[in-house]
Amino acid sequence: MVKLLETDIKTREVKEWQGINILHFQGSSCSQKLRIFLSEKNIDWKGHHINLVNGDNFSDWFLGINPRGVVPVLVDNGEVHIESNDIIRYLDNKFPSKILWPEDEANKIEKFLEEENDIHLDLRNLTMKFVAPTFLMKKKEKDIKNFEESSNFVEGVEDNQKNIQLEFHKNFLKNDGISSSSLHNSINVFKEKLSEIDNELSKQKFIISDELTIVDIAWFVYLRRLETIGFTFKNKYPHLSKWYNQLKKNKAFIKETSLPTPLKIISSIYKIYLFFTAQTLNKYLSKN
Ligand SMILES: N[C@@H](CCC(=O)N[C@@H](CS)C(=O)NCC(=O)O)C(=O)O
Repeated sequence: MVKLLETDIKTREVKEWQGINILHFQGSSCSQKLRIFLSEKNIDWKGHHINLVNGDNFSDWFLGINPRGVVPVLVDNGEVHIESNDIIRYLDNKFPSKILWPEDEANKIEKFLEEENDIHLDLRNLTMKFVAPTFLMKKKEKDIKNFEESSNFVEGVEDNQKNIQLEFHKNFLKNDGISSSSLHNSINVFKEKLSEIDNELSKQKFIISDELTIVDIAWFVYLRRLETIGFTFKNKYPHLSKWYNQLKKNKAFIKETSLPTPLKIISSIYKIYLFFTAQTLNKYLSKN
């Protein structure tokens, strides 16, 4: 559970915010997971939009709420919680109407969500390469510098997570995008994980059991992103594909995982460019 201490919070105005406030971005996978969860649980919340493409997450105002510079963030009656999976577990306990993180499956759920969190940067690699042109995905140098120089305290101690984020964006600038070897690695990580999940889904209706849990929501979000960028899983992972198509019937699942309209338009045009320059995901998939 990552809850900020009073001394970590530099943007003091959030201390006055009442109710459930979520700082999020429409196209962020972690925000999408949280929003589907909130919709499934019927929880009322107030949204604060943080545009990651414009670099809002590296503004002093946002870094004063989350020194890690990432969304989503929960502000619950002035208390600041970060890390999407921790936020979800906290809210699942607070609003026990429809439990999505059941105690009797807690160990299995934790294992799956830890893995999901670990491969988040792999999803980001694929997103940054295949959703939009590199120049649009690059952060401004001045924003990165601001992030680098900002306070680095989470729960009262110096935090290592910020360096992981910093390194990612610095490398992205330095390499002018995602390197080919990183792309291959990330694709392989997903191939392996999807086989494992396909196997789980051959035994039961959902990933953890016969009931929907937060793990299904988390993986639906990843699958939807993979599908958007052209990852084909229909024939290779039949159980996964069936489960995915079933979940797609839920309107909230589709609504919350749609890219913001400007990004959707850019992405469609960019796909044509990738096709004519032989850089589509399918090309990488066939090489792997
Ligand atoms: N482990 C964190 C990861 C959060 C994260 O990396 N969020 C992404 C969006 S999905 C972000 O804010 N990225 C900032 C950026 O790319 O500049 C969590 O689960 O909350």
